[in-house]
Amino acid sequence: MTEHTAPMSPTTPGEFADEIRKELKYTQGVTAEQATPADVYVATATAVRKHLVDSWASTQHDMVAGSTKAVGYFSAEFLMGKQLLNALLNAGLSDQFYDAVKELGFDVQDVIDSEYEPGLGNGGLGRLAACYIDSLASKGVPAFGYGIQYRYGIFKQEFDEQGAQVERPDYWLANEEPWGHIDYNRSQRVNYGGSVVEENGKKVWKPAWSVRAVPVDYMVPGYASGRVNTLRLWSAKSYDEFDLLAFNKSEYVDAVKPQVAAENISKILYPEDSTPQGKALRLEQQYFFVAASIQDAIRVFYPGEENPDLTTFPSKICFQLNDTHPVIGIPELMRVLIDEYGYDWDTAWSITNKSFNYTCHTLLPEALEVWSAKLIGELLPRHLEIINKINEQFVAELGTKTNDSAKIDRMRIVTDGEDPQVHMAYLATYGGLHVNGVAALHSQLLKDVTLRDFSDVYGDKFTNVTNGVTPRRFIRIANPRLSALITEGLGTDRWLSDLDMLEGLVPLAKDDEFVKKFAAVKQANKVAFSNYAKREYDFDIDPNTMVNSMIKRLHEYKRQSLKILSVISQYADIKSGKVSADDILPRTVVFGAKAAPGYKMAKLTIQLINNVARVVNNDPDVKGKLAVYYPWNYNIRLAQHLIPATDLDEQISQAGKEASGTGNMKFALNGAMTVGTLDGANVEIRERVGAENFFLFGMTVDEVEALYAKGYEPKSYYEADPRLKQAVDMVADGTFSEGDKGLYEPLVTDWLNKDYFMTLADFSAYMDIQGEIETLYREPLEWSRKALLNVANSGFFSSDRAIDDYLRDIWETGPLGE
Ligand code: F58
Repeated sequence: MTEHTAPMSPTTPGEFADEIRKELKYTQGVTAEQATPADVYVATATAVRKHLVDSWASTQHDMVAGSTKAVGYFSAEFLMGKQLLNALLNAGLSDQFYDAVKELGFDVQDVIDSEYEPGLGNGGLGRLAACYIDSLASKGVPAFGYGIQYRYGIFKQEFDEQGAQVERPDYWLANEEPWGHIDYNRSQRVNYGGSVVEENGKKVWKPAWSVRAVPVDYMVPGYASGRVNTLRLWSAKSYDEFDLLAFNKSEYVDAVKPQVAAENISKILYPEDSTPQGKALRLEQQYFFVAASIQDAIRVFYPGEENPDLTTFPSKICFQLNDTHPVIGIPELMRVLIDEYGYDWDTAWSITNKSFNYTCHTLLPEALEVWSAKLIGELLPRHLEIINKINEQFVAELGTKTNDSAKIDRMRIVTDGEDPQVHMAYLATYGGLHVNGVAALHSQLLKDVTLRDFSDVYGDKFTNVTNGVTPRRFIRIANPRLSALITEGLGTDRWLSDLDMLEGLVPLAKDDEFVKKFAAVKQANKVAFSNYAKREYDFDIDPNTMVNSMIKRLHEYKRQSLKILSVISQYADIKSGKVSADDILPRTVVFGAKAAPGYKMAKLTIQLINNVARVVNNDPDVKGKLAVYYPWNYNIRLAQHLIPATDLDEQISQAGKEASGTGNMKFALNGAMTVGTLDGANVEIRERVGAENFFLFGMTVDEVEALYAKGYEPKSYYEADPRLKQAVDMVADGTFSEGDKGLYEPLVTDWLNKDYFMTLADFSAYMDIQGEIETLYREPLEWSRKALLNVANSGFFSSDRAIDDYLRDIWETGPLGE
């Protein structure tokens, strides 16, 4: 493997092999002869960390000593993916690693596969946070990622005999984890409960219980920047010794109860992706990491100072709130400033206001978090007082800006009435300087619809930062063949830090020889994926068919049901002989998706997809023409294998529902064509790659709204399109449930009577565009030319560009020393 393009470390492969041997001996306690691939993985990780440690230390030093404002990225999720290859790439040790491992007598793939993937996120939001901290480090911007080290990440997905999703706990920490450094010496106390009393005219919070927040530090090495930032994930530990008396009486469970309660806080990643549940534990988690992080930032930037001048705080660090989950940080910083450092309300408000910015990731109103004031009061009584006071101040301020009392009422951070509710998105909008959506369309809809009242009054706060993805992980590491070809085409590998350079490939799309090389890369990736799928899942994927992928969380608005209905329709056409054998374009459809454990419709859709796969793949009539695969437990690793091998990517959400999407960017950058609606970042991808290089179908946001207003009747679409009728009828009649007509009844009933996301209304347009897709695919050179133009014109979707936007428009800071 010699495609390596990173700045090389002077370490030779032989020296690196010696370093690994040393770690095997002194850390693992084994010789190279006794070692397993897992030992070699841990030893390599330990060795590569040592290469990064000086840069880590100097980055911390320069940050604290210098005057460049840092960024604190507050996120309940960081979906990092495996670390080894990324760390090696950024340390300039990739080539040495391959040679050293061979020298030690191991298979490189076995060593890489030994790393267990941490799943500390649900989906796009968590992965975005990981891409952003990668780009911050690669740009040399001083930054912390702040979050939670959950003991259990997102559940492991399995499928049972019936094709239904089964969730298994993901105890990732039961494996060796060489990346995180637990720093017991820098723990923080986080308090909960109790009451607020007045002492000498001052409000004093008397908490009822505390948890010890212990930081686990992960290095975040930048690519070619010489900088290494920190991802600080907090782990909850108990202060309470267990009750020895009870323990000695064999009441083991009771004895450890307080300990268990405290440690539960960082036990499990919130798995809900449909509607947020008002769970106390979730609020405890949010407060836990935010409170610890704010104290930590003060400790870091005012080292050893008893009475720091915190009016300078906003020039030291600003906090980005990744969705509403960390918004409790706003009243927390107010509390710290007023109660602990003695600032008056107005000074505290001015500091706080300048310290926070908020990114919204949704358009579904039900996904904006709302907490009952009662719950906040029980858990964080002082914060509730502060939130109420912020609300009073806000309502008074609104009175000076508008006479519309109904509007003021709608905007209240804390609602009136019997059971007041706290709107976290509203608190974030008022409490910080900027609010951004994650794609142009999303930011527009936020202003026009979701946060309309706020944008009327605080228009200046609203801005857009279109999402981006890191080219290091999602091109260089995931797709080494394409990386080598890009480097060959551009004559340099600098595109890895300046992705706009991909535009230099545009002229090469006219060069048939280059286009053929590009097609050969895709073909090789398809063969590699087919081998991977055989090894990991025992699937027999034919790499000579079109690979058509849909990977993302399972959600009704994303419309996996539209895809599976179309597959059923194609299956029916092949079976009935309606399309002649010559007209069939062999296709392999691959799904990857987890459903929230409590989301019934999503889980039933999974079961349907699995059973369509079972029926289709076992039907000799369609063999070689259509196949459906659903690799379980979709994660970053699977994405890194599948995306480079995909010909056609599905981005088919109902227009106006997907905030941005980031998978769409990864596919375009890896030379897949997209079939998609005008939703989220699809709009911008299409603008950039060119309408002629994107398969657009379906209703627009305005058409969707008009149809809701007119009254949507899904049944009329079912009656009007025989292809749709046939597909729905096959789901209803037991074709995919061994004759059981009841199994999919909730799905069928929903489609025909409600279909909130208008799957049926878009079905015909979706089927019609398949003809266009297949016609182009039959012209391999033209297909590849267009796919190459997708790569060439997608440089904008680098997370480095997104970070530039944040630096310029929101954080007003930059690389260290500038
Ligand atoms: C996603 N949100 C958006 N939320 O759906 C997607 O369009 C966007 O590209 C991405 O954020 C990044 O901006 C998302 O992933 C969650 O996973 C929540 C986590 C907490 C529970 C509720 C879902």
